[in-house]
Amino acid sequence: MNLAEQLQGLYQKFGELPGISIELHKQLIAVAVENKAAKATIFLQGAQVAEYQQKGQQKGQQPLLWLSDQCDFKAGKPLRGGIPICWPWFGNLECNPEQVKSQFPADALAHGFVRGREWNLDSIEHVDPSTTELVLSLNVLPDAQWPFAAKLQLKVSVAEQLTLEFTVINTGDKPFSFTSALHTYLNISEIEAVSVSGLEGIRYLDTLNEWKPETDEAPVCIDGEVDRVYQNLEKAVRLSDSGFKRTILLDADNAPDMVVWNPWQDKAKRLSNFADDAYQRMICLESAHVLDNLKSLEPGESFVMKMSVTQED
Ligand code: TA6
Repeated sequence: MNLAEQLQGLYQKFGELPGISIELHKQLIAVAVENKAAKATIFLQGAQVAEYQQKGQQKGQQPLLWLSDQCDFKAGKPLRGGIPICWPWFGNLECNPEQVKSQFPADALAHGFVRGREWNLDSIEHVDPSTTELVLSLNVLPDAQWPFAAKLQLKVSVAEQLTLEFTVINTGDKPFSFTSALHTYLNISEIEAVSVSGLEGIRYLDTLNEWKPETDEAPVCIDGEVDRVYQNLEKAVRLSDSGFKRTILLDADNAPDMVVWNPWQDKAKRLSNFADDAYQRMICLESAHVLDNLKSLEPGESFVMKMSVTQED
């Protein structure tokens, strides 16, 4: 089905719904959602939530998610920003245990392949004037890259808080293992103005220092490149931003790990679709299950991980 036919089908199915717009951003289709509580944009490619902003005088100031102004909206190329879905592996080979590593080709791109695939928009429901629920799905068929079969589903709730519920079902006849992350890019006033609490005393692996295990008793402040895998969190995480005078709460179910990442100056220059100074306006707090927290599904079994982002008063 070509782009025009896809758009036509989406207009027919969803175009008349209040607060819903079907949009074309160069080569990519998106659905824009607006209700009493918030507005959001979700791209069908990768089922990628790209934008989310609450409404209201105080809360309505700044988007909660960061999206690069250098996105080129090309088919097959994940957007830089929002919430990419990293599956069936997080990171690259070195980030994964043997059980997962052995399932994908050595030259595989980081963060799996589903963030570059076209998902299906199954349904949109206005649960109430302040809550809109979208369901997107992707059938993964065995191929040379990943010889297993799965059905993925992402349920996105756009409301006072943004909630993502990611489901994996093993629809094949072979068991498979996977790691995954909801790679959330948060929009911040400036990198020196933020700190992350809720990770104090939690063991993390410093991927920039040979994955050495560390702990930090203080809230996380960023004054250089940070790329840490915090393992087995014990509570929700809060990002305090003194510049935007707000706190963003991230909570998750069945995502025991969190990756904290800021590329800082040097890596920023090497990243695609990323301005050299963009590291000052974003931080990634990624709800995940990686390494020892890999998941394995027998045929017919399913896995659900959930995360929510909201701006506290
Ligand atoms: O989650 C952190 C990380 O693995 C970083 O090391 C960096 O590579 C980032 O993801 C972005 O990866 P991407 O493939 O989207 O450029």
